[in-house]
Amino acid sequence: MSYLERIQSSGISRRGFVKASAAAAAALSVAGIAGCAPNSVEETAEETAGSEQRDLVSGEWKTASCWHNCGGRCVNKALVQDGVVIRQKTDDTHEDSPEYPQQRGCLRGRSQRKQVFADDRLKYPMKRKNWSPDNPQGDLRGKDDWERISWDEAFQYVADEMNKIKDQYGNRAFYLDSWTMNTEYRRLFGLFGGYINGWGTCSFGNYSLSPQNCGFSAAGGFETCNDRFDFENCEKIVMLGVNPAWSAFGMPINILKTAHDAGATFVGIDPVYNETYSLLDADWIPLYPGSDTAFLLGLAHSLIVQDDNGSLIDWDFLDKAVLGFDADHMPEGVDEKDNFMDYVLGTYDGQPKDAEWASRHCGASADRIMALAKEIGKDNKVALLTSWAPARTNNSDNLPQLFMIIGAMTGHMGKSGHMTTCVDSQTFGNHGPSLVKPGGSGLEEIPNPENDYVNDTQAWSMILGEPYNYTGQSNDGIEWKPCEVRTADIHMIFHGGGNRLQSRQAILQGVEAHRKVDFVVTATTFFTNDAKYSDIVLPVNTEWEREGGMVTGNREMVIMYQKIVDSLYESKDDQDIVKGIGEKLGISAEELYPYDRKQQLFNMAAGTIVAKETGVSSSGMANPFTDDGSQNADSDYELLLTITQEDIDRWGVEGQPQEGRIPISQLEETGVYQIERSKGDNYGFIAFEDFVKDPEANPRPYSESGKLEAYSKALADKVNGMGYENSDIKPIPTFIQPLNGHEDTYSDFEKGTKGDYPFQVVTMHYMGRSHTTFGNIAQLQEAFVSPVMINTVDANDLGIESGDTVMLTSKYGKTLRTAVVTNRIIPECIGLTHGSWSDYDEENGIDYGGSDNILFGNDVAGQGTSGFNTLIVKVEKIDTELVPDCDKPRRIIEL
Ligand SMILES: Nc1nc2c(c(=O)[nH]1)N[C@H]1C(S)=C(S)[C@@H](COP(=O)(O)OP(=O)(O)OC[C@H]3O[C@@H](n4cnc5c(=O)[nH]c(N)nc54)[C@H](O)[C@@H]3O)O[C@H]1N2
Ligand SMILES: Nc1nc2c(c(=O)[nH]1)N[C@H]1C(S)=C(S)[C@@H](COP(=O)(O)OP(=O)(O)OC[C@H]3O[C@@H](n4cnc5c(=O)[nH]c(N)nc54)[C@H](O)[C@@H]3O)O[C@H]1N2
Ligand code: SF4
Ligand SMILES: [Mo]
Repeated sequence: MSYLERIQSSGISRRGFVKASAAAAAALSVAGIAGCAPNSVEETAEETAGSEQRDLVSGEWKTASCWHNCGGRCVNKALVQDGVVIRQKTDDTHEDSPEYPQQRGCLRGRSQRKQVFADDRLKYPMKRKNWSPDNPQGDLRGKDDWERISWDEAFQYVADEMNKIKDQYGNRAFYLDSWTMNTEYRRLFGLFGGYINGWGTCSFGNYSLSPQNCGFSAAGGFETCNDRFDFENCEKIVMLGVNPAWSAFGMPINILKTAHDAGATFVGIDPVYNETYSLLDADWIPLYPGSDTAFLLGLAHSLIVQDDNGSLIDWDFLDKAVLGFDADHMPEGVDEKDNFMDYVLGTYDGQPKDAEWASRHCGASADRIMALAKEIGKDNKVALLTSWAPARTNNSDNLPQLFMIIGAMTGHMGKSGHMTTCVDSQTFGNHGPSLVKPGGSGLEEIPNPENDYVNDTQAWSMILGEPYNYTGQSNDGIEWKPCEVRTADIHMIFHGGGNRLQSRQAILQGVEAHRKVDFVVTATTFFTNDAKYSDIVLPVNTEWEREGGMVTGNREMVIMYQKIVDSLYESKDDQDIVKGIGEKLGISAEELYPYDRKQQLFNMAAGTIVAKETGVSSSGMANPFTDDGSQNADSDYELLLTITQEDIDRWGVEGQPQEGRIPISQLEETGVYQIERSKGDNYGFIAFEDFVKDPEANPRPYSESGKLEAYSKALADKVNGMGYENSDIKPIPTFIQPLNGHEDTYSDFEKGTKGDYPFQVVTMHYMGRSHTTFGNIAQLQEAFVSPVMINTVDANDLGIESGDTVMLTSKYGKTLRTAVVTNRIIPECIGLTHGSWSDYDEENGIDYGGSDNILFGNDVAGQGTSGFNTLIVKVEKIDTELVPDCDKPRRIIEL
């Protein structure tokens, strides 16, 4: 009998089940628990129907999308009975093993039906009551009532305003926030003549520009990690701010666990002793947020002074492969004194960046820094891992370069058991060419004729009339240009595919910006902060209600998911919304979408390629198709799917039959195609391998010199050329006191006198949410209460106990949360979970939702960095009892 059948027959209600599973999860989440009210249509029905009546077995299992920007891509299945989703499960298409693991979903994916069927879904198009085209009354945004309108009215309002604004002010009066989750609206505004779009260093932090210029990798740090099987060859794995146990579900944590079980030891360097370190029994080196540059400079110094004739440092590799490490390896025409080693030793500035010096800035003990240098010496098999989090800090523009230099000094590159890598959530611990990848949808991109982009830190101030720095950068990586200071006169904001008034810094300034313009539209699924401050809200359906699609995450698999249910209420697919507005503007559906969703999916399926069993070499990565559409025999890839004329007829699409490895019906049935891997197969990958063997013959594709650049003039020129304040970086990594970093918590750092904002904050990506998504699902709110973490010593000083309400106050805002007192965070630092929905009281200026970005202003440094982990606050205990998030009323708009 299955677990659920047992629950059913034992008469345990679903509520009891939630509590039991929440208790188990809370142990993991450093969180307390509180009871909650039900929040989904299904849940209420289940309870009133009585569990003993229900059949939880029959029906059809369909592969269901899990589509968020969540750090994973997993197999998710829904049992559909008479059009109703009864249960969910995850990958059970094959036996699980470390070599050939199932693509298992996380708690959020398994709660997906609680989101799709949530009773706070946006149901109908809505208009703000006091908005009218002639009298917008923008100051009422966020406070006004709503009225239901028809789709036709909604499309007409939006089109009329677009026409009016374009006629009066031109296309640069449109600010379009359309990004990660959906870029459809760019097609509409592109064909309408253009728009200003936001861009940011958001996820990557300073991994946006920095790694390319110094020869480390493409943006983001991809391609720097060995294949997952190689972790078992490591003796020591050092992690600088890495937490896949929360941020990278599916395979990643198993990769590290397998290495652990094979005998590797672990070190975590982080303000928080996170779940990953705990699982792996890691040794913790605590340090202040945003102080990694100081820490690594101290580590470089410790390597140099403890090196005994090459006992720790791979001088031979530095000699061959690194530009600017010492005076003998400087580029032509620059002052030799400006080399990295002399800076570290303090030869010319009189300040050795020794472990003692580093310790003062980063808080880690000097002895531990010295000891770590010995542990990572070149003769040990070491993987140096970092994430983007330490680089989501102000003034860490040289951090990726410095991390690379440490790896080069210790020779942990290009060899089995040695790695120097930035790991992101989806490809975590498993780099190398994709072994299976979907084809394109066939839709060509529609360019933005205005080609104008504003950095995230300046978007709201630009709308408020302040100048911004145009640098050619966009989220699609448009070419970098030296800064040109521009202004804009924005009259309309359109949000589609994000929740930027929640997820971007400076929420309160954002609210002001929203109140200033003539017209705000949001297309989304819930009453998010973006929707709340709009005039027209367009209800978008979820992927479960669409035609299906294909996604990939790690390099070994693709998923094909299906439609699960029809669109709920009046919600619509974004593509239909775009077409609806387009029609009113005189832009034809064919121009916007030459293919419908079904054809787009078919094109992706037909174009899916898979690595041949002989493996993928760098020369064989070419497209498997030649120009005339036939297969390219030199390619290391072949088509995945066999498609017959009957399949094409069954799908009702245009296409040609093709020969591939498996029938398309098989992928439709199982929902996933995964390469069955084994140790020693042909798909292994060692990053930097060719370069390390022969740097001369295999120059790095990214740097000017083809070497790894400890001295990168290109990097300094680019960052400084973007023209933001606080941007004076050098071609070598140097210590720059970070804006809003540890030193700024003092009024006098040298004397040790604390200032008005004596605490730092890390805003951590949280297990219970994907950013702000799932932030309204009571089941998850109950299991993951989004606490603030505070160190025991600080809590004692401030009279705070676990369960007390604390107020965090920054220069810009105030927010309330419930405290968890713990020794798993360093003193003088607060852990705040990223993405809680703001619940702002305009009367007293307090946010009751624990929102992170209400605490930020638009301080900007370096390459326009979103410095989410450089934030300083004051902390107090407050005598207000907070209603647990899961017990608050849902944001359901009565119409
Ligand atoms: N303080 C702080 N702030 C941060 C971070 C941090 O670490 N600290 N992290 C940053 C990072 S790395 C990121 S990536 C961003 C994420 O920032 P966002 O992308 O703004 O955050 P999400 O919560 O993922 O928002 C996605 C929104 O799109 C909606 N949506 C989903 N699918 C669709 C669709 O098909 N169509 C439409 N129209 N809407 C859809 C969802 O309902 C949701 O409201 O946040 C950043 N903000
Ligand atoms: N559950 C969940 N998973 C997610 C997401 C989510 O919202 N929820 N979002 C996804 C997305 S879009 C992204 S970009 C990734 C982000 O994932 P990451 O870039 O890895 O970011 P975090 O998980 O916030 O932080 C990782 C670790 O870095 C530590 N850290 C923070 N600041 C510093 C610092 O200055 N120095 C050092 N040494 N350590 C520091 C944190 O304490 C934490 O232990 O996560 C993805 N995965
Ligand atoms: S990690 Fe993402 S894709 Fe995987 S189950 Fe969780 S929410 Fe879904
Ligand atoms: Mo991200």
